[in-house]
Amino acid sequence: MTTQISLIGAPTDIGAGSRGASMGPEALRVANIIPVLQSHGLNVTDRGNLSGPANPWLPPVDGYRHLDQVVAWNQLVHNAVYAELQQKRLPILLGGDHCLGLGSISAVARHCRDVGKKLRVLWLDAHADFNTHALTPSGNIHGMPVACLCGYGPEVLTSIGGQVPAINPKWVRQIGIRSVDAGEKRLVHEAGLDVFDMRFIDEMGMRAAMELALALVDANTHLHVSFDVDFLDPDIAPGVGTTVRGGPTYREAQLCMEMIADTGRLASLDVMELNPAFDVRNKTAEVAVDLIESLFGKSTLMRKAAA
Ligand code: B3U
Ligand code: MN
Ligand code: MN
Repeated sequence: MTTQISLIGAPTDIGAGSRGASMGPEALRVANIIPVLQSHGLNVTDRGNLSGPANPWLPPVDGYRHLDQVVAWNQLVHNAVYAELQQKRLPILLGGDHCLGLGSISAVARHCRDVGKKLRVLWLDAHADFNTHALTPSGNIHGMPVACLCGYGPEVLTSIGGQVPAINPKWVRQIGIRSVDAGEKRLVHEAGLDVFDMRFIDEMGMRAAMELALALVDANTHLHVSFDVDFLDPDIAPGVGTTVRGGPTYREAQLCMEMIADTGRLASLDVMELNPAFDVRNKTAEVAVDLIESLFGKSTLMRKAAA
């Protein structure tokens, strides 16, 4: 894993159903994301924030809310993430709502085509984010990025990375899912997404879920993590726009991050949907930074030290 990290702030809530995710990047900086990463020997450059269109807060049109602005923000994110990857750096996108996963992952997929790497996307989320304009109950595009990446969506969104579809659904593993709309569920099955929902995690445990989600990751794999903070149980992470009860506990989430770190293949990351307007004294940002620390290899290794 490269030790050269670039932070890219994307302060917008353009795809969300409530305002406030636009404050996410600064909340993560206030929660010390930079010194925490540096304390693990990583070289961190903060590229600052992207600047895109304001949120006009309008109702949906033809099943899409703010489509033009969502396209503009995703193009900015795509270009910024792609530029970092070209420089062999590891981009961390600080969201911002999850519609921007489209810009980020389309850039990662394009980079993988350039360098001949296999892509594995871990989508950590309470939601499948696999809606289309016809299926969406809200018109909020943060409920659609995975579908758009897989080619289900308007051409202005599906083609951002230069190839449609940007990714094959077989490359995706969704973890922590517990809120999927009825039509969305049918499309998830039709597309053949690999979903480790909360029922699976309850029955089999986070360890089994992650072993399967990370199976066949090898030296030629680019591992991308798209971390929607609402993946976490609202008890530990109230600072998101759409909380859903029954998510991973702190310990389960730590194990998830540690098992990803153990692969040594993490090559890009999104940290999305953090909404300080719903948070309590920035504690959700602090939990997110704690978990990101584990994702980058913080491990107590008590057993090894004692041996
Ligand atoms: N599936 C619902 C709710 C939702 C999706 N992602 C979030 N909320 N954060 C929708 O509106 O598409
Ligand atoms: Mn999401
Ligand atoms: Mn979500």
